[in-house]
Amino acid sequence: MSKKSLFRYRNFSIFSLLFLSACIENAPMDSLSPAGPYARTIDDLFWLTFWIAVGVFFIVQGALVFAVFYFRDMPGKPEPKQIHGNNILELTWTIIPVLILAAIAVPTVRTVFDLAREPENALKVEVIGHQWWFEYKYPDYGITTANVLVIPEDTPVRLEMWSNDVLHNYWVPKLNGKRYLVPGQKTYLNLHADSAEEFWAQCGEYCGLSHSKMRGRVISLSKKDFENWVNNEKLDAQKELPEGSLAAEGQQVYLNAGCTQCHVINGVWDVQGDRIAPNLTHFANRNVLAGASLDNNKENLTKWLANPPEVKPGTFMPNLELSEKEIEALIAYLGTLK
Ligand code: HEC
Ligand SMILES: [Cu+2]
Repeated sequence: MSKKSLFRYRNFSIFSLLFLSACIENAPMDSLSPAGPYARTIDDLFWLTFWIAVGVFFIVQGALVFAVFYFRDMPGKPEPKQIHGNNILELTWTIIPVLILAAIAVPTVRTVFDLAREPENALKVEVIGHQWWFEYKYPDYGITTANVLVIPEDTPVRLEMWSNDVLHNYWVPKLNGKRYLVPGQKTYLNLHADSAEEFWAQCGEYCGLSHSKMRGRVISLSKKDFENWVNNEKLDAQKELPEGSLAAEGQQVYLNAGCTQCHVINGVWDVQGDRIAPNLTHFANRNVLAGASLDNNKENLTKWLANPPEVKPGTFMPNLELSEKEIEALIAYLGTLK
């Protein structure tokens, strides 16, 4: 190799290493770094299968390379023995893969059943898919929330899931595999996070225009923090706000601009039956909005309230033609929903 091409070669490897390490650095959806027992079960099975495949690869490629060199044509070399139609050989290389696959099937089937079993003493959460956000209900606590699934650390969680419209798919790569959300049918998925951490979720089934913006967060908290979170979520929103404040003005905008047709704020506008939009009672405590496609901050909220379909094409929240002043007041009001 010339000096110049060696240099290029080295540059290339440095860049590809940098590139690879960039991939590893910030990868909240890396299914190869499991953060709980369910994900670990899958990971173990993956690596077992992977190493068997690596073994097969080297044996097969080794045999191929050997054959290419050992039996290559050379002047005066007779044609090697032909084996086409050799039953014993063909049976051997059919039966060996069958045995390998049968051996892999044993831990695979066991893993499938392990993952499906309902854990004991699990926290129950209902996950409802909407175009394009996930809704969460905690039947034991009477809590309804959206986008951010809050769970206690080191505790099994049993998700009971369905869809409100089309097929969706719930996926938290660091905690378990994917599972469909089907209209009119319940499916189940277990989560279990080792420790307090924030995880990313994503809808794993193309479900329309803003599918890529149908994301989510799973936040696991210490048991004490989770208890506090539950107790706070159970509370209604504050109805009486300081008179003349911007937040009080925002509450009036909220009540009069049609928001109540779709959204619920417990204690402020009580309605019977389900609404088709995220429950906003504790909106300010969530770190993301609009299907976790945006961080929950003033700038993004301004964009969202000014023109939702521009931010999230196809969304069922219409552009309500709010004035800048109304938006500012609404943001002040939404900020009180803790
Ligand atoms: C026709 C129904 C409808 C109306 C009316 C409506 N919204 Fe929405 N809103 C939605 C839907 C649906 C979403 C979820 C969109 C998504 O993430 O895809 C949403 C999302 C939001 C969010 C983000 C919530 C979150 O946790 O992601 C906020 C904040 C919000 N709306 C505020 C308002 C306000 C304020 C009004 C009144 C000015 C209003 N909405 C009127 C349907 C509506
Ligand atoms: Cu979806």
